[in-house]
Amino acid sequence: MAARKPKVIVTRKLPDPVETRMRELFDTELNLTDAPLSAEQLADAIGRADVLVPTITDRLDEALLAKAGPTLKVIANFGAGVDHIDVAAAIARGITVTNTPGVLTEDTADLTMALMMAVSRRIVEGANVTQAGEYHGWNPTWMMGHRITGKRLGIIGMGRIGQAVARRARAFGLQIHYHNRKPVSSRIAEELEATYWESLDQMLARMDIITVHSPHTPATYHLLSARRLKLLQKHAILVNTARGEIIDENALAELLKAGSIAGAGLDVFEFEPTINPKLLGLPNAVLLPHLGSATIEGRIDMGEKVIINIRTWMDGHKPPDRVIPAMM
Ligand code: 8YV
Repeated sequence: MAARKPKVIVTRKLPDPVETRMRELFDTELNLTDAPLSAEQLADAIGRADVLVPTITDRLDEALLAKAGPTLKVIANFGAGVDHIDVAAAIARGITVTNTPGVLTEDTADLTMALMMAVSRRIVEGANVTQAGEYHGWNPTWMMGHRITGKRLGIIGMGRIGQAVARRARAFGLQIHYHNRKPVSSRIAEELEATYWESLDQMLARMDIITVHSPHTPATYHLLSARRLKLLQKHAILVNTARGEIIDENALAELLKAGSIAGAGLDVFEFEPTINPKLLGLPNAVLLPHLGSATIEGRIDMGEKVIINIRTWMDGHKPPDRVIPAMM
């Protein structure tokens, strides 16, 4: 007789091929309406499941995890970032947490470049003017942005995504600088001709474009504080496709409004999905609704990773993408 299939509860609608395969492999409960689960519904799910498949929209803090039933063994997050999960509390309860690193690197790096270009070349402003029927003829001094080639890019967080951005940026003629807990290997530093700054303050004050690629942890919360943001040059632009909490959003909005920095491209927000009203309507801010990994291919690959993590656990092995707090 076949072994009992584990009860897997998925909190949001995932791409069809992922859901179909999950139904084949596991006793899977899907969220067909895609409405985010309330705290009560989440508590009910972790009370009944062997495996929970949450997303960034589910807050799994210590109080909620206290409601986990005895069968809950794995939280297989659909996404790379796990700042919505109290990983230490889960591990203390004997629950393994996994994520989906690697498969969203290229898509997030692409979107980062898109934001860099959009802000520097005023792409959204230009598109809006044209859509509104307000383009009345070419003008030699109208809608001027800034050149990308030859500028200095400061990357905060030189992990997979930071490096993928650096590779693309090199092709655009940008000079790569970075701040990270430790320098990258000399092979990568040479390949990217990258300059390491142990002092974030020193790097911020010298760059034309800054892009954020670190995870959100207690150590990176408001890493770009009001004080640090003031170090940026007046012509600098700031891009964030990592996590909103890394930037003091109020301080950023004030600098943008005052023209103390040139622009910002933000895909993530401090109080997501609420957008700071001070950011709304600013012509020098390009705001996107957390699209970093939003490609069909990427989301299917993320689902594949979730399945592999659950499958290896079912087979009695350690899932490949276990999140270990020391790594965060
Ligand atoms: C995901 C992300 O779409 O993976 C991440 O960390 O920020 C997003 O791109 C989201 O987390 C899905 O849960």
